[in-house]
Order: sequence, then C-alpha cells, then structure tokens
Amino acid sequence: MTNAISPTLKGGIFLAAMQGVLFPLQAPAQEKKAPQRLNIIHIMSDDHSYQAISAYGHPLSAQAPTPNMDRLAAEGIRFDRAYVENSLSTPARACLMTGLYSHQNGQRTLGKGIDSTVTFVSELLQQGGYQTAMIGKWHMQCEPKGFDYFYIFNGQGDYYNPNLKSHLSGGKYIQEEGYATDLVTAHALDFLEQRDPDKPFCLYVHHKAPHRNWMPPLKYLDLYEDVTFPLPETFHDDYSGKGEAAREQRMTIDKDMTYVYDLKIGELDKEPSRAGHAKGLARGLARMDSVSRAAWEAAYGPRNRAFLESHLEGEALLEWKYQRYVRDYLRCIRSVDDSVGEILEYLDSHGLAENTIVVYTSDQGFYMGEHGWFDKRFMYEESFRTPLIIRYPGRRGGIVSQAFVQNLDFAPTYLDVAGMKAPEEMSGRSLLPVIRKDGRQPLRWRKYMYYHYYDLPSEHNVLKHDGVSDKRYKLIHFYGGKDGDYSEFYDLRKDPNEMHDCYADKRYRRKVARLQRQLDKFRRDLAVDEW
Ligand code: SGN
Ligand code: CA
Repeated sequence: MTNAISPTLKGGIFLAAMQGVLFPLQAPAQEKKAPQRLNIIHIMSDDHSYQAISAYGHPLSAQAPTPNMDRLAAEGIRFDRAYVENSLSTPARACLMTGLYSHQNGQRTLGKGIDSTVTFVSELLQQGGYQTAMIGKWHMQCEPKGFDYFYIFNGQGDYYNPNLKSHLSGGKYIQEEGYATDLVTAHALDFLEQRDPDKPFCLYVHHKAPHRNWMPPLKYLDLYEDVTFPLPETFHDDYSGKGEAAREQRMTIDKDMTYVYDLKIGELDKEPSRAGHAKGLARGLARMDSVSRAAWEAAYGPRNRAFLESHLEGEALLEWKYQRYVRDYLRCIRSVDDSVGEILEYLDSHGLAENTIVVYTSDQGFYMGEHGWFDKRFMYEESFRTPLIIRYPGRRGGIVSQAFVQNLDFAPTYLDVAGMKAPEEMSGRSLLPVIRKDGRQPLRWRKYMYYHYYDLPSEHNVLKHDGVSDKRYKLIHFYGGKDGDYSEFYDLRKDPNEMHDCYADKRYRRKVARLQRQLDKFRRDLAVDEW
C-alpha cells in the first residue's frame, strides 16, 4: 500500500518504463510508422457543480442548458460517482499533478504546501514524448513544471483583463485584454495550432469560471434575468440533524454572502463585510475598460436600484439573493460551455476528434443553495462529488457510469493513455479499464474511498474532517472543534440529501463499525498524520 513517498518519485526524475513495444518513442526510419498515441485534453473549470450541467439532469440546469457539455456526454461517459480527495482548489490541483493525497504531496490547504520536489505527471508525459501545455488557473505556489507551453493566471486569476504569465514572459505576469474564459480558450487553441503535429500532446485547459464572485461575460449579462430557478430541497436546512461543523460554517447565502462583492450591489459599499470584501467588486470592475464598465452598469444598475427600492426582507430577501447568485453563476457556466464547444469544433475541423481523449471536470463540486450554502469543502455529496465526462475515441457514447472514481485517478489514467506505467506511489487507478467496459466498474476496484479536508482556520470556517464512503454509506469524523471530536453517518440510499445523521442510531451499529474499520485502515495504510 501507499506509504511515505519513495525516493523514486520524490526528488530527481522518475523515468517511467514504456509499456510494451507498441508505441516506441522514435521508430527507426525503415520501420512502418507506429500509430501515434492518443492526445489528451483535460478541461477543468473551477467550482462547477454537477447540478449545473444539463447532461446530469438536475432541475437547476433544466433552465440553463449546457449543450456542448451535453454533446460530450452524448459522445462519451458521464460519471455519476466521481469524487475528490479534498474539496478545495489548490489541493485538487496538486492531486491532479501528482496523483497523491494531500498529506503525501504537502498541499493540504490553500496557499503554501506543495512539495515541488515530487514528480508531476506533466514531467513524466513530457519525458514520454508528449507535448505538454497548461492554460489558465494553476493556483499552486510553485512554478509549472513539465510543461513545454503555459499561460497561467496569477493566483485565483481575474475575470476581466487578467494577468497571465507564460513560458515566454520571463516569469512576469502580463495583463491581457478580454474575459478570462475566452482568453483561456484562445490560448488553448493557439497551443493546438502551434504544436508539432507529429507528436502526441496533453493539454490542460483550466478555467477560472465559475469561481466566486461569479462575474459573467458582457455578452451574457442579461441571460436568465427572467428565469426563476428552483430552490433546492434542502435550502432551509436548520442543521438540527447535524453537528457543530454544519452549524458553525460561514458559507450561507443568507448571512455570509456579501451584497457588495458576491451580489454585485456596488451601491452598498459601506456594508460591513468580511475579509476585505467591500473593495472586492470594485477591484474586479476597475480592470474593465470604460465601454465594458458602462455595459455592466447598464445591466446591474437598474436591477440594483429596483432591489434597493423594494426593501425586501426575510424569505423574499433570501430568495432574491439566491436568484442573483445562481443567475450570475450560470452565466459564467454558459461561457465555459461555449469554450468546450469551440475546442470540440477545433478537434472536428482538424481531424483530431478521432485520436484525442477529452475530459471535462471541475476541481471539486459546489453548493447551489443546498443546506443554504455556497462554496464547498464538506464531505457531503454536493462538494465531495465533482462532474466528470470523458469522451474516448472509438468508444460508444451516451453512457452513464456508476464506477466509484476519484481525482487521484487522473494521473494514472493519463500515463496509461501514454502507454506509461504509473509510479507505485500513486494510489489512484487508471480509468481505462472502466472506459473499455463502457463505464462498468471492474471487479477488482476500490470499494471504499478516503476523503480529508484540512483548511481551518479559514474564511468559511469548516471544521477539519476525514471520512470514508462505500458509495451507499458515509462516515465522517470532524475534529478540532470546540465541542470536541465527533462523527456523522449517512445512508445515502434512504437519505440522499444527508439530512439525518445516523451515527448514534443502533440500527446502523454494524455498518458504522464496518466503515470505522475501513477509515482506520486508510489512516494506517496511507500514513495519515492527523485526524
Ligand atoms: C477564495 C474565496 C472563497 C473560496 C476560496 C477557495 N473568497 O478565498 O470563498 O472558498 O477562494 O476557493 S474570495 O473572497 O476570494 O472570493 S478555491 O476554489 O480556490 O478552492
Ligand atoms: Ca475550486
């Protein structure tokens, strides 16, 4: 089992052995040319909930369809049980690059952490003959490594006229003109244009959207303005069926969303708000040119004035906040969907669809008002789960997979696609056997999944927790709170919305004990050092 990181992976360069002789790196001239290995495009948005992809069939997305993501699902596999190991951006990106859990690669929280001596999958692919590119949100405090080509945002990045640094910019961030999603798409397509067509490529396309504070592109400022989106069933959760963590978090639409930053009512900039939010929106708007700024004011100005004059209170005010949040969020999604469409179109028109695997996912899930929340972090389904769609050349489309997969699986999958062996330290599994079985989970596959969230103290005040899931049942252990450590247990078949903690329910005693044993085993086998 995976323990501490071995010297082969940590430090230095790990030269993975090529599997078999099918794809030699350089075929001698007189030999018949071997078929080129598949290209890989990994498209990852930031905080995109599966509830907001219409292929997933959630009531929210019924009124805000995502035709290009749906096309990908119609031509590929939609994974309904895809999860992350730590529901936060920087740890998810570190996991993507290393194939390791947070405590193994050092990136447990936002900010500092990544052990940059650990080999990244990009380095392995590069050594294996792939051209590698990283576009958009990088969000780790180390330089991109293993990339021939990159254009990355500064930290979280900005929606309008963001700064990017590239493989050409000598370490400097340079401001570019345009909307983040469009710029990411343009740089991704530029890479495709400029690459060497005789070598396979692996391209990561990492959008900023739809991350907070959900600033839409100008062309969609009015989209959905006349749509009333349905409230989730658990919108009014009072947390009576849950412990301290759910009661003490600070991520409610009701109390924690700020008018001036999240809800874009610049007129309320004297509102006392958390973490410097008073200036947050103004900073974003200040990046726009005067024409864009005028378009923004033309859209939000009259709506804001109507809101201020209406003096909404109580439930009506809460529902107004929800509608504004969800509309802006879905406007951002629409631009990401356009981007997916442009990339698919490029592949079609350049004969690349037949030899390129296309993956669409998010760095984690997100709350669209479930339990009254926005943000993520918890091991409850909406944030633990992440959308995942994979289109694999030559395979049947329109498949829905219930295979139990995790973001730890991306690195081994991409190495497998490249015909390379994954380093032993990676505990994720290549998804190619699942893809070859049309989404069915192979017999020898994980039965349990481990999760661990560490980011406290932090803005949304979610207690640290780790836990285990077997798809149907989930055991979560919260620690470090003022009321002492405690556990929650959910039966997802009977209670898919996770409203009733059954940890103390005698009828679940044996199941709780079984999951507790598995949790202990993960902690031991993975040398987890806190809980
Ligand atoms: C920022 C946001 C938080 C969010 C984190 C992590 N605040 O700090 O709401 O939880 O990012 O998001 S903001 O005021 O800066 O918008 S993550 O996707 O990067 O993990
Ligand atoms: Ca994120």
